[in-house]
Amino acid sequence: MTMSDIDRQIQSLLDCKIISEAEVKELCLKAREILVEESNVQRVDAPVTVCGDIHGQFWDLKKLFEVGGECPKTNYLFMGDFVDRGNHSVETFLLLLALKVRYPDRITLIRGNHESRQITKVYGFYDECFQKYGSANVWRYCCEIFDYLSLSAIIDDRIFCVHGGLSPSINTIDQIRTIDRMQEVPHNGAMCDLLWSDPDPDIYTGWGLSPRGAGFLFGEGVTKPFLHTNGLEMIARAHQLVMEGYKLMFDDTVVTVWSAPNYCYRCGNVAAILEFDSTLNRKFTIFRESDRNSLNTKSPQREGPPDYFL
Ligand SMILES: [Mn+2]
Repeated sequence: MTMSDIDRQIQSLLDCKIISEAEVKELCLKAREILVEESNVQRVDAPVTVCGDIHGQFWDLKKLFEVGGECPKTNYLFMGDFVDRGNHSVETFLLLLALKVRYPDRITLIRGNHESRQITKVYGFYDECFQKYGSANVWRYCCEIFDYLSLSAIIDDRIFCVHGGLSPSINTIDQIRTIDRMQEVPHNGAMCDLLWSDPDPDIYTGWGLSPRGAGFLFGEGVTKPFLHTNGLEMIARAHQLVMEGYKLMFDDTVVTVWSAPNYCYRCGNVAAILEFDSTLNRKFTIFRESDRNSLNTKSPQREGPPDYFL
């Protein structure tokens, strides 16, 4: 597979057209070679634009690139939940993966709780692969790649980025580095918590039980010591719908970024991306859903609760 093959695949995917099963297989092989070299805590340099959940909302991802700038002109960090719920998980994930293969230093992809075999079987990605390719092969190739995605990133040694949040099993960044991440997301433990936990303003210290059935709720009283211990300034995470697109908590030590506008084509929220410039100044950009979504009349979004571990 040459660069011009990849460029052609990117062009096709940018038009929301799928690539062949054989091309997916090869793309995944190439992506695996890149991802296997990445750390559980991937180092990222500013300037970088940080994005939250996408959930298969392909036309909104294109809108995101319109407002944030195209990759590789803009550096991107996507904090997981690329698939499920929306109508175009296949095109969304393959586009991001193809960009990763083409511009490995310009785009960072970290794993969300939906990048999992068990969850994608319930929330749409499995069915969509079957519908678009007539077999589960593409789903299987993608799930193998999910196992290679990094668990977190740190921007300029100061901003810790993760899909969900903190874990009672993790005090130091070095502990994250020792996790064997090349596996399906476990039902509990450090790796699970990083992808499933949520900040909760009603808890100060200690850990709360998560209503999601996986991960924990954590408050300011565990966030600030974690940041201090690790010489960090802030946690950037995704995972929770925010009607205003982003939300700062705990004296600006935690930010939630949500990048799926009008989530599930019905929630009425705006989306956000968070740009860190070269000196880590923050700039949020809000955007609304793409006009193209209204053309999606068939195959409505998946009904059901927000993210529950089953
Ligand atoms: Mn999530």
